[in-house]
Amino acid sequence: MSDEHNPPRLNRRQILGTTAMAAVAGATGVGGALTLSGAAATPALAQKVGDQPYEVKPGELDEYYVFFSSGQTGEVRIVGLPSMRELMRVPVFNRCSATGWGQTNESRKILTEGLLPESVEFLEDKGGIYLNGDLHHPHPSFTEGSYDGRYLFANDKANTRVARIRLDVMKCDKIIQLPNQHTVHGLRVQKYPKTGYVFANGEDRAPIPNDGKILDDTKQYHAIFTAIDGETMKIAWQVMVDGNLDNVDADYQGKYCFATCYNSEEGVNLEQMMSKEQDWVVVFDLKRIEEAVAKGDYKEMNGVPVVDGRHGSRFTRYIPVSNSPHGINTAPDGIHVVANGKLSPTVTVFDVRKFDDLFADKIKPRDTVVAEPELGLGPLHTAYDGKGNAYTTLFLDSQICKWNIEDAKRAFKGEKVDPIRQKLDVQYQPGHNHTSMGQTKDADGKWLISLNKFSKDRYLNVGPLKPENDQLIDISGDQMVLVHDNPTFAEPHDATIVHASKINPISIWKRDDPFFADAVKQAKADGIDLLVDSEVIRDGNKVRVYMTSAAPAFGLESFTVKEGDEVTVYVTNIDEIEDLTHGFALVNYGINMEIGPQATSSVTFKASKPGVYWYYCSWFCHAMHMEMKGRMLVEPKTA
Ligand code: K7E
Ligand code: CUA
Repeated sequence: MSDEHNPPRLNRRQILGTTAMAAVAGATGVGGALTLSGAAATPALAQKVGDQPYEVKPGELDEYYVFFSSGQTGEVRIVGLPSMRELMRVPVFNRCSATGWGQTNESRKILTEGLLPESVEFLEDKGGIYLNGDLHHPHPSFTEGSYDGRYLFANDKANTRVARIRLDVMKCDKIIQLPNQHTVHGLRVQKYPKTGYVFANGEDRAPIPNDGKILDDTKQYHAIFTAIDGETMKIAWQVMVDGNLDNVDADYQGKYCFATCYNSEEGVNLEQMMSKEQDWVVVFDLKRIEEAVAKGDYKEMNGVPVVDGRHGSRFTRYIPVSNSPHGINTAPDGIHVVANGKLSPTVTVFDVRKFDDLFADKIKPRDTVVAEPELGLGPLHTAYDGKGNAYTTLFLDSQICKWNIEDAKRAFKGEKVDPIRQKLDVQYQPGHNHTSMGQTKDADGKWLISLNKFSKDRYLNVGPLKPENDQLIDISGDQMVLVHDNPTFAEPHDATIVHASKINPISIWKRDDPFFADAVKQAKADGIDLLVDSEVIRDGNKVRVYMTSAAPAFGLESFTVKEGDEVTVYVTNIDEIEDLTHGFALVNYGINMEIGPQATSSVTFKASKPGVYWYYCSWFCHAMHMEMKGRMLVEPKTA
């Protein structure tokens, strides 16, 4: 166990001191430019320090949405920036007690319809759905290099799934599980002409088919890269590659995507995985892959076209970089791509324009590298300000390093120039960092957030499990200035900062929304008008209970079923008022769900316990919200 995980009892001053010492050690050979925290910085030249307002007063709105991953919590969180206030949680791979995600028929359809057949079988006696997910990378859809406000895509590392969230209603509408692949780690989307593809990195190598017959013959293990069609959420194609894939990004031309890769050794334990000096970045030629798939030049595996992109393939190129690179980030200039060294103190900068020549075999893989600055210890991810500067997280140094891309290129050519502009202490150990609109061609250079894995002493102690710490940094001036600390629960790996003008959610559901189309269809078959009727329909031992909800009353004061019936309750919120959500909770039956304005929600359960059970509205909706309730009578089986 390292000191960072188990810190000695130092005071805050001492801790800052040790971090700075480590930074000095890490920065040797870089030629200084080290400053302590933004506040303590004493720049050599008069420099403009960012002083943007970051307080959002009561009643004011934030300028940006931030879509935050929640890691092992399995949801997406929507945060306002610059206030860093959490605005909403969108359940995706988790279950949600408030909204009924994982319990309503609408959500269960989404959680189950895209599962692989073997998972359906596996989950049969476990309630039919996975109860956990590990959501790492949320990325919105693009049109022509910037966000278009349609969708957000995210991966589940734990159960090899990819989800889509509709940004008009902020609900997940599709989840698929990827065949042939074992875990999804990196996920990014096609930026041009549009999304288009969702790229999903298979991380672990596993036998194909994974039928339990192979353990030791790791030659039969493979890693798979997947391209999903973001419109249909069907798999377009897969590529078999060498090594473990980590993170991925795409260009702004729609020609290539590229993934960092570790464990080129193809080992199965730490020692084997670390034995070589170098790993690589693998570049995928989208056109060549599409042509092969169109011509039938592939192997079908579990219903999916798979092309062979291992060493020597025409579909891929492998560019050597230092051992175990992590993040890969395309700059808003559409030209530069940075692979972050992680175990090496360097980042490697590629020029995407050289990839044409690389695939034409006119140049060698390393000829695409235009800079490789040494930044400090543990570079993980890089963000951009759109003004030629890059911001790289240094995990081990607990710093953000601001550096200039052009200067790094000049230094690479041998000029005596230091690309590093500033190092800012962050608390502590950053993973991803993000700039406002910085993952699009519209990077605006205003804000940076650092997603730190450890908060240690930054907050009141809440016991052995501490929150993570997300920090807001003003990058509008020449110097980065840390302005805000924000605690978060497990675990925001990644986030995307989107200008509010790009996102236009609705406030009241449309009655023809596909989200509850099945309920509307069933009601129609039963002769029910969901906006008007409250009625019980018996269909053998299946009972469908339809009721409206309008503050402060349900359409049914009570309904009766028989013990053993399979009961489906459909609740339709007929209020047409913004922010008027009802809930339906059935006492001691473990049931609760959200019903938004003009939405229908449904839940199916077995009436296995006789008696009177109250149902109540669980969403505070009216002065008489407490009175918004009714009774279900379950009659006992007659012997
Ligand atoms: Cu760096 Cu999963 Cu994006 Cu975490 S990954 S840090
Ligand atoms: Cu309806 Cu509370």
